[in-house]
Amino acid sequence: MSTVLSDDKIPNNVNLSSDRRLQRALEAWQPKFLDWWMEMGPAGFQVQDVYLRTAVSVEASGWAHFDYVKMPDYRWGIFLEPKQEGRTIGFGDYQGQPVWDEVPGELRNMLRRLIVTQGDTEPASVEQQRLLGQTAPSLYDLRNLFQVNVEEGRHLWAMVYLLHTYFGRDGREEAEELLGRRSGDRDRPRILGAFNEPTTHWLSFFMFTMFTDRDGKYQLSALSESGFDPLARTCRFMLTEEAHHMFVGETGIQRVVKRACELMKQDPSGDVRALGGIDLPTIQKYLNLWYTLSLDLFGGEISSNAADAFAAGLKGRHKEDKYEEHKVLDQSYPMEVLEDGKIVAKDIAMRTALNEVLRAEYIKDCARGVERWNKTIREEGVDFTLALPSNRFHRHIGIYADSHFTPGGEPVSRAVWEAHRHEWLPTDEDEAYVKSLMQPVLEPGKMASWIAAPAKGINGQPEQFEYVRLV
Ligand code: BYC
Ligand code: FE
Ligand code: FE
Repeated sequence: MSTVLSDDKIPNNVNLSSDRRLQRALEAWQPKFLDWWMEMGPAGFQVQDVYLRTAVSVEASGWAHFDYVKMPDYRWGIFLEPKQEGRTIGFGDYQGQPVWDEVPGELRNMLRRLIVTQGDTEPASVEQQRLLGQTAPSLYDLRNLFQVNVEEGRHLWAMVYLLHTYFGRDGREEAEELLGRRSGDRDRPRILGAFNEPTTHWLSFFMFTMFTDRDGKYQLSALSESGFDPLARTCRFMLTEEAHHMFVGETGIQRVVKRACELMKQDPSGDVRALGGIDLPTIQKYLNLWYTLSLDLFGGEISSNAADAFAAGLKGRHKEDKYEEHKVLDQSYPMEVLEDGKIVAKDIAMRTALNEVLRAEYIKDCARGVERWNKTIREEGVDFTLALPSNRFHRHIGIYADSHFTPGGEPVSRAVWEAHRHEWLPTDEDEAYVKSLMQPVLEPGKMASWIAAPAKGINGQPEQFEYVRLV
């Protein structure tokens, strides 16, 4: 397996030209992808040069190449991590057997469903972010948005490659469907909840890349353990790109927080909004919203789907290697479930609790990020703490979905919830205010009023760097 990318119409390291049928099928899908990109991808900026990172090899040391590219010319391609000879299935009922290079017949439907669900999120996010370029707070941010967008497009390619290669005609049909559904569309929505939510401004974009892309990290990590080797290898490479998406979110919010603190100190009565910033309580509300929408993406706390996918060796745990035992037939997981309006502790059979196990890892990771934001607030000398709400708060999937909880996790009546909702989640007024701030700032080195400058440039570029050439 070569790690250098071929120079075909479709860049790849899977020796695509050796399989003419597959190559033709993907070359037939390529113009449909481009049509989708032009229709549903970033509005505007398609003829401008953007300073983008492109994969040129899958080797950790040198895959990222920076240069000006027009987005439609981005080299979307198919990159799998090199095959590890002798790899065996790491968990579940088939633990220890050689990994599969073809789809086992009895696992076909389950596997296709996982790949389609993963694939569907990628174009969905591009659709959600379609209009954000029009209101970018700086050229630096504009470029980061487009970097995320082209890479999510490439993640779609990664899943379409698997569908075309291993699932025959129904795989090709699913690949068409991936370009047919639309985020937020009433008749043909995207599959998972959060991917139909509007991302109408940059505060939501940064929360999305902080919290929703981080779900991507954990789901990809679980799939990168898969006994279906092509899925494992493709997910491992996708994870290298994911890191930048979460960087955009975490540092984006960190800069909004920093600016809020600066303005709080400037205004005589500490009124951040009076000076055109986004105040910390508003940031907390958007955090509550996107964090909880993202918690839902892990599925129900108790899930037979999760148990089946683990048993089948298709979806493992995050860093499966660090666990001592990989069949988990006799273990249980302590969970807080709701019985007669009260929270009670219960032991749940481990395999059915695996969505919750992955969500718990995710929550720890989110908490580390929020702690870094709080460090910024402390360094600014401001007395305020951002916090993750309880995993029971504002849920629409799983055992807490039909009840109401405060951000602290206390069960409350619907009436109490309705009375306090405006303190916990963004209101129409908050949304209108944040949107009113979204005026494009497109001069090199300049920043919008509501966000601090980044600590450093992309790929070591100076502050004044022209990340997007507008003329
Ligand atoms: N919204 O057994 P349950 C990313 C459905 S993000 C709507 O509790 P399961 C990215 C579920 O489908 C990562 N429906 O859950 C980020 C099932 O439906 P059926 C994406 C939901 O199946 C940013 C029913 O409820 N990757 O890459 O164990 C930008 C009962 O489900 C939701 C993946 O998701 C929801 N939130 O787990 C770009 C990995 N949750 O069977 C990209 C692949 C559950 O009754 N997917 N349902 O019709 C999976 O592993 C699983 O499908 C899930 C759900 C973890 C999503
Ligand atoms: Fe992705
Ligand atoms: Fe991502």
